[in-house]
Amino acid sequence: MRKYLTLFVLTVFFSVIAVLSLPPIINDGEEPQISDEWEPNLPVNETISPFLPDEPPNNEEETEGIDKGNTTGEEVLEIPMGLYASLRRYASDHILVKFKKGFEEEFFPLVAAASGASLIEPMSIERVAKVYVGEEQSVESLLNKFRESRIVEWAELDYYAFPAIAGVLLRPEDINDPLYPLQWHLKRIGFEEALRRNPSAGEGITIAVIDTGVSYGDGNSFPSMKAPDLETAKFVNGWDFVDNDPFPYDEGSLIPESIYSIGHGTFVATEIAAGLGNGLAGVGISPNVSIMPIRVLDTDGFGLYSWIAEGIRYAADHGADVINLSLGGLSSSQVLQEAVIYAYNKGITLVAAAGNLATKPEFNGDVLYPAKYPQVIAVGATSYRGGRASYSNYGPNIFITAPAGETSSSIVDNNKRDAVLSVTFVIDTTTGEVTYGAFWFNGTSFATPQVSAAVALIRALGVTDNEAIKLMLRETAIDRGLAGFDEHTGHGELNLERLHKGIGFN
Ligand SMILES: [Ca+2]
Ligand SMILES: [Ca+2]
Ligand SMILES: [Ca+2]
Repeated sequence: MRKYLTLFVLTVFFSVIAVLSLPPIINDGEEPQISDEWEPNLPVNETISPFLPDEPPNNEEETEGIDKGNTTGEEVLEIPMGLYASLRRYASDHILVKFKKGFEEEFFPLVAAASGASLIEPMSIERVAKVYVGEEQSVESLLNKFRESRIVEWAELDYYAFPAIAGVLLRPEDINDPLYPLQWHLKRIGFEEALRRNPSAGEGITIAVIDTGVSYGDGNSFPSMKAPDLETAKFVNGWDFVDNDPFPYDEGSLIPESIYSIGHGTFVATEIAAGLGNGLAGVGISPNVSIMPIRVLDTDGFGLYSWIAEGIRYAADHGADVINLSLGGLSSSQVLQEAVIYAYNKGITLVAAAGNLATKPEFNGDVLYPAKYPQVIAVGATSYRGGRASYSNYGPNIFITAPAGETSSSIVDNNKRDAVLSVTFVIDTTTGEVTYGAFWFNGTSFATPQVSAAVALIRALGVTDNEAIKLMLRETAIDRGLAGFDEHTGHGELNLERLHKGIGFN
């Protein structure tokens, strides 16, 4: 039994590749932030000082006033309340009426005369007509009159529908986040241009983050506390399949051969949904999405396929639109594949990491599972220079890549490193000390959420068909490596600007 269990545990590899020179990038010699002393509203420039730009914004007062899950102050363009009221708007000059059988078009002039309506105009829908108000008549009184009529099946107001963009619209001008200039991956994928065209920022879309959990709680101490810059993010209920409890808080995952444990799922979540325009840290790609945290990786960095399969089914049954799987294993599996197909058949987009084993000669470098399944979008990583990152698994199943850097130990431009910058925590396992801050990480784990967020952005615009989504990602990716599709970079590198231009939002 023990042997059996071990075999399966070891098949899932945690997809983070490297954390670079930890101590220098956390705190610049200041007292490390310890969990129970952590104040979530502290301006991040006190805790992540090494990454501050030359002129840190004076944001202390603004961050005090963060209103959870909604607006972040005047930097954000908020839809006025009046507009919400107007979403219940209906036509004021006509109502819709379905007449009973036998009382069709030839009766309309008679009915109009009897009711005082100015005109009854048949629609292309059987026995349904638009009935226009007459002089000194309101739409409401006309409605009542028709509802009482014995020749009418039903009568109703003609309401306006509205696009699925609601809540807080975000603009590039809103960005005041001090670490944003260092998040080169965002510039590279055309983030600002996409935001200009699609200020929904993913509103109304739920991304399940199936991972080590997320620091999303409202508690005061680790792990039930919230990571900085997730203060304005929205969360829906998830599940912890490691401990089988309803609290999928991120408890970290040990980095092999190191003393550090990192908040892997929290990093993924901040890449997707870190606050934009809140004067803190960096920004997420789709800050208005809802995150569904699902914990399937334990503190050692491993997760049973059974947990992952249950996590996928949970997400599929609880309203997720996109499933982000920044993890992978070497073995194919019936339970995993069936869970993937179950979610795919519900119309959910599954996005998974290709894996980080390409430099290890004992593996063949091929894309891991579940990324390898045809129902899943397999995401590889590109370096700052633009080619496939050396660790990024490849092969005929790679679909797309996103910039996650080659190695965080190399400085590529001023203070930028060849890695993704975002917010999470690191635990020094020798002391148990938990430090929240911004870190540079590499790995296909951190390319994957860029694609998940991109899918959320276009889903928020109403594109929900999985094959249409894949086609759009494929056709608008920037070609890398050999011309056209190639087994190192797939169809190319994710590009949000082209993605939005490509679907007619110029
Ligand atoms: Ca838990
Ligand atoms: Ca921020
Ligand atoms: Ca290519």
